[in-house]
Amino acid sequence: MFHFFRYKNIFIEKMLQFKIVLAGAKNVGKSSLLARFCDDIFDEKMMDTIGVAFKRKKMQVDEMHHFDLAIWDFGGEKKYRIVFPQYIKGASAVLILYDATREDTINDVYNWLELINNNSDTNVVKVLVATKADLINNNTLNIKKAREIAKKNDFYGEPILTSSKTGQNVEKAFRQVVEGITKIHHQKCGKCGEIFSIKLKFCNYCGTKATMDAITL
Ligand SMILES: Nc1nc2c(ncn2[C@@H]2O[C@H](COP(=O)(O)OP(=O)(O)OP(=O)(O)O)[C@@H](O)[C@H]2O)c(=O)[nH]1
Ligand SMILES: [Mg+2]
Repeated sequence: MFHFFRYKNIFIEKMLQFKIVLAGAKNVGKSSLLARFCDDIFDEKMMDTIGVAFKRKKMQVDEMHHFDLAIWDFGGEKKYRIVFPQYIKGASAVLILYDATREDTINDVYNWLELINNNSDTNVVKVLVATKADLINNNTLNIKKAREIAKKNDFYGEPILTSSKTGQNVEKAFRQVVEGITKIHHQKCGKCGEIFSIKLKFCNYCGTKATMDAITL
C-alpha cells in the first residue's frame, strides 16, 4: 500500500510498507542480524528474545520512494512456536536463519518451513540465511545442503552467508528479501519512474504502457 506525504500540495515521498519475519532455531543470530541491519551494532552478549521483538527500518529506493520495513524477530525457543502462526500471517517475506557452525540448526529449517507453509500467504518470499560466517574457515560443511533446501523449497535466490559481527552480507540479505517481494508485486514505470502494481497493463500515474521493469535497489 502506498502512503503519500503532502506538504503545501507537493507530494514529497512515497512509502511502501512490508512486514518481514525472522525465523530460525534458538541462538542462530536473528536478533544480532537485526541489530546490525537497523542500528549497525553487534553485541557478544545479546539477550535471548522473549516471545517476539520488533524493529523498523527505512530502505531508500530512489529520491521519490522508500520502503518501510516492519521486522518481527521471533524467539527461537521451541515454546514460542505455538504463537508463530499469528505473526507470519500477512507477512510479505520471511528470512529463515541457520548457524553455519551448527548442523542441527539447518535441520531445523524444515520445521520452520512447515510452520510457514501451513500458515502464511502462498506468495510469501522466503530467503535462507547462514549466520556467523566469521567463525568458519569455509562453508563446505552445510552450503551444499542449504542450496538443496533452497532449491527444493521455493526460496528466493541462493542462500546467503552473513556475519553480524563483521557486517558481511547483512544489508545484502535484506536487499535480496525486498527484491524478492517487489518482483512479485510491483514494477517501475520506464517513463515517469513511479512504482505501481505488477497486475496493471498501464502505469496508473502517467498512463504509459507497462514494460514490467524491475525495481533496482
Ligand atoms: N561470532 C558471531 N557471533 C554471533 C553472530 N551472530 C550472533 N552471534 C552470537 O550468537 C549469540 C546468539 O545471538 P542472538 O542474536 O541472540 O540469537 P537469536 O537467534 O536472536 O536467539 P533467540 O532470540 O534466543 O532465538 C549471541 O551471543 C551473539 O553475540 C555472528 O555473526 N558472529
Ligand atoms: Mg533473539
